Amino acid sequence: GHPSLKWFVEDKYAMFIHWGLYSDMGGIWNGKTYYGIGEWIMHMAEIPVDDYKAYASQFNPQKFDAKAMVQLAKAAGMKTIVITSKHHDGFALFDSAASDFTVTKATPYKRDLMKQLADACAEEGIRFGFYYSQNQDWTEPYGGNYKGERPAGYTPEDFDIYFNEKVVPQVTELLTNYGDIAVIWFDTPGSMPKKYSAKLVELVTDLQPDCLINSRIGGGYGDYVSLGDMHIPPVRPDVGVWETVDTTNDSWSYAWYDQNWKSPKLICERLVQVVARGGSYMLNVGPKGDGTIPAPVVEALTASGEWLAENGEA
Ligand code: JFZ
Repeated sequence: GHPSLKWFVEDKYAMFIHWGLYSDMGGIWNGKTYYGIGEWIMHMAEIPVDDYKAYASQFNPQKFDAKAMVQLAKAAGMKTIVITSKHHDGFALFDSAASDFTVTKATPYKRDLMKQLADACAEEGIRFGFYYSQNQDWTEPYGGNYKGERPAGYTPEDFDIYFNEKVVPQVTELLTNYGDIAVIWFDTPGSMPKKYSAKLVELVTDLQPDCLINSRIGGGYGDYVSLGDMHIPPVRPDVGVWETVDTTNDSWSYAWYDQNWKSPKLICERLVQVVARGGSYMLNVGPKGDGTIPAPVVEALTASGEWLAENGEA
């Protein structure tokens, strides 16, 4: 059977978090700024795989405060947090037996960031979910869009190796070690064969039958539709249960040059537009490399949350 979408359609408002090594780079590589979306800096700056991986030795988010992050989501009126457990760069913000490129093994920080956030969400009564890049993995020799030179004899079927040795074990870890997971948010399936999407549905259903899956799992699967990024449909779309994903500025992850912060008024307007047309709104914040959330985001979410508390309940 399919999981219930009841909470999803009732809650309507979630926090999305893009955070990783790229947040610490903040849009700069080797002294040069690469404009675009921060989490794509490895691609934009053509950073060699080994150099990108070595950057983990500098990642030390000492100011990360899981409780403060969850409390900000609550103050904003959000009911769920979905965070990048692994983005396209392949770096895991959680402990994993399937990879050494993780916060616990490759950084001086060493602690499992996802565990801290999962625990804080459980304490504060906020639902918790993971973004997981299932197809693209730029630092895995057999991953989608690997940025290095493929091993000798490589064929596209070798995606199987990456999938079985990294994706399956990591998704298993995420759905086993962090309590109840409300949603797993897959992204950019690209040309990934449908059998892999099917396998992931089976795995998620097996491990946490109530966990929702978004449509970017690929293959026509998914419990609800994630519209194109930042897209607010002008009229109610006929696509079943859906969401708009949006961000508080222009980039998803923190980038120093992106100061185009949405005002509290604009946040409320966009939330209301989405909800009035029958959707759910997932609004992203990009913490800095040290773990802090940029002050303009804290201010905007606090102020929009105050408006929502007075005007938002049906
Ligand atoms: C993807 C990622 O590549 C990006 O870094 C970010 O995580 C974002 C939320 O998702 O980018 C996309 C994916 C799908 C569309 C646009 C950007 N789309 O369907 O319009």
